[in-house]
Amino acid sequence: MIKYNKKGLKNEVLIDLYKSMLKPRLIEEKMLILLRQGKISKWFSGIGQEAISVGVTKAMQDDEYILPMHRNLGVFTTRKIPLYRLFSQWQGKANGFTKGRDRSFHFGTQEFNIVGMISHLGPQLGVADGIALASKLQNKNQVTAVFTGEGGTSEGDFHEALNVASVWQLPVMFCVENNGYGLSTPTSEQYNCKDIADRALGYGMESHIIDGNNILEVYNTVNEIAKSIRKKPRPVLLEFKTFRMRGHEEASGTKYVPQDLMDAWAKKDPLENFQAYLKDSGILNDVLEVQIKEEIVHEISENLQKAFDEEPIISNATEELNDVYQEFVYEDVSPNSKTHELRLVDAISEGLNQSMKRHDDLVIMGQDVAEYGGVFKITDGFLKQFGKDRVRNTPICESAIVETGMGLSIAGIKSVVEMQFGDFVTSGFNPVVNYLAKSHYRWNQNADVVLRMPCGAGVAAGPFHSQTNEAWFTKTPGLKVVYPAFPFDAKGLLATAINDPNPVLFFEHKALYRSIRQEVPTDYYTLPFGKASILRKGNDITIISYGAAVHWALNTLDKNSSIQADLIDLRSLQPLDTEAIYASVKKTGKAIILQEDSLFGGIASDISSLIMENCFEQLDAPVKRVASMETPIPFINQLEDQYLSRDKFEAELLKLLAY
Ligand SMILES: Cc1ncc(C[n+]2csc(CCOP(=O)(O)OP(=O)(O)O)c2C)c(N)n1
Repeated sequence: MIKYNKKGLKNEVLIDLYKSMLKPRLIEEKMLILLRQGKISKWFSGIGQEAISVGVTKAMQDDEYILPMHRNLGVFTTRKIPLYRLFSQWQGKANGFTKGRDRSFHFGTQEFNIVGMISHLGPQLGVADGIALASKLQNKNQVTAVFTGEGGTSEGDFHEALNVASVWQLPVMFCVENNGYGLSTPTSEQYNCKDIADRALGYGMESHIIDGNNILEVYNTVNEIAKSIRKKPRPVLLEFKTFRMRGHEEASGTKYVPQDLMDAWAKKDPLENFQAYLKDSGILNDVLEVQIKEEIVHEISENLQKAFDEEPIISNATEELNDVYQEFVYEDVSPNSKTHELRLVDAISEGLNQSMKRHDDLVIMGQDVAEYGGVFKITDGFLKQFGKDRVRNTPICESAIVETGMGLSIAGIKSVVEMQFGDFVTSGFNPVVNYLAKSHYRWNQNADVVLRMPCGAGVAAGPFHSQTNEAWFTKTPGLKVVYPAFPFDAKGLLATAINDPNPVLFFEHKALYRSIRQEVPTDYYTLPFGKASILRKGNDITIISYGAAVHWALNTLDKNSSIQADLIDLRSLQPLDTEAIYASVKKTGKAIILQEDSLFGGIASDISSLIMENCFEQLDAPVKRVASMETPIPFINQLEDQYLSRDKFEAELLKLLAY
């Protein structure tokens, strides 16, 4: 039996807490019936865990963000989302939150300050860091609450998010609902310590263990903690002990759960116990109970009818495509006439610096970017100029930092994340391709994050410091990919990348950083995405390239002055300037694409297909792709030289010309 201590709470508050727990319970009971009738697709039950969702949400202010999971219906109902909208969401209808694009609780809503999960569980922990960082930077004195199950705590995201939150003293309540099982995996096979709360010590963080089935303990404790965090921002780890009373999802059952465990926890049902307590204390009687239930049941059936009556979504390909990216109206800022000679590395630094002045809340995050100025010195001196709030050294935790960027964006703050080397984006791959890329399409939330990606070979740095991995991202709808080859382009395109509210991967070739110089306008200017630059003009052949390979093509043309070629530097790969490509190929009748990446699945393959599909009748020869070897990138020069497409290009060009 649960023991309650009302600690001076008024009876109205107790009744309100009771109603708030009863509502998700009754909704769920209805959903289980609908599920059996085949009227909804899948259901993750939170029955038995309502006290946590309700208690935490009640302890928060309405303008504070909550990031719930799949068993937190009580968060959504306590925030008073009209029920028909939830029902429509689960039926994939337009009154839901994702236009039928994502299911169940996989959505967020700025209107209710809720940011729902993505299936991968862990990433939202870092997103909470970003929202909390924004609160701190904007002196809002707000607390952010993020949920995870105990299973989710095994993911790297959990470790990274807690570590960052602690290092940066971010006002986050990390709420772990320890409900005994992660799918069929018991806690004994999930982690090897007594309490998850103990982990806080390792992060230098305060923690509390709370009886997650006791609504008053949840509400009172979280209320106190939230108040104290608002006064003194810091992260706190809360472990709620509870139990999952139904299957992971309804279809999977609970056969693997010992019956005595089930029976013991059934006695601790948060709703039944609280109801009995309220009755024993004379706060609730049978008449009031029936009245409350009837009201909720009525609300449910009315809203359910509304959702059932709503027409199904009619698919519209244009709308689908239009919603992948947030609309961006490019603002052209022309370059001034005064120039100075800059290396690529300086142009990027200057562009970034001017954007920091133009957007006075833009935040830079990355390893060693502050005092040290970044390993390539792009942010050298920024710390002094813009301060530690905006130029942030991060722990080594690519996932959490990408997620933090997402959280900042949710709170309206732009960020630039420096990958120390583009290769290391793999450690933050999940949030890039699943969170940043898909948010706008899923629930209309843009990810205003630029990822700077120092990349490329030719510097004898081996397999993990030389990759050019743009193709991983050009194939992911929702991301933009920019890849300049010259200082002038890099500066203007970086400014645009930062202005663009969508996630942009900005590739910077390391071998060009200090080897390529150009006269660059001194002031801030922008350049549009999706506009290639035609570096050479000729009628014999079209050469298409980007990044360092552009310079290899230029060198080849310098060496062979008789070749009359159009040389197209793509500058941005997503969006791609297909118009420039087609116009040139239709004129020359021959196309060769040179890329630094290895061949298979690289962007050259898609460009080749596009040319075949759109210019076939004007082609005088098969389209040729020239790319690096199908091996990892080796270290020593003679192997790297052999690996790269650079030295193979001339022969292939001549062969195609002779075709
Ligand atoms: C990265 C990833 N791995 C595996 C899964 C499949 N999966 C979904 S929920 C779940 C169990 C989660 O357990 P826990 O975090 O304890 O939350 P609970 O479901 O118990 O509330 C698993 C294995 C997933 N969604 N994402």
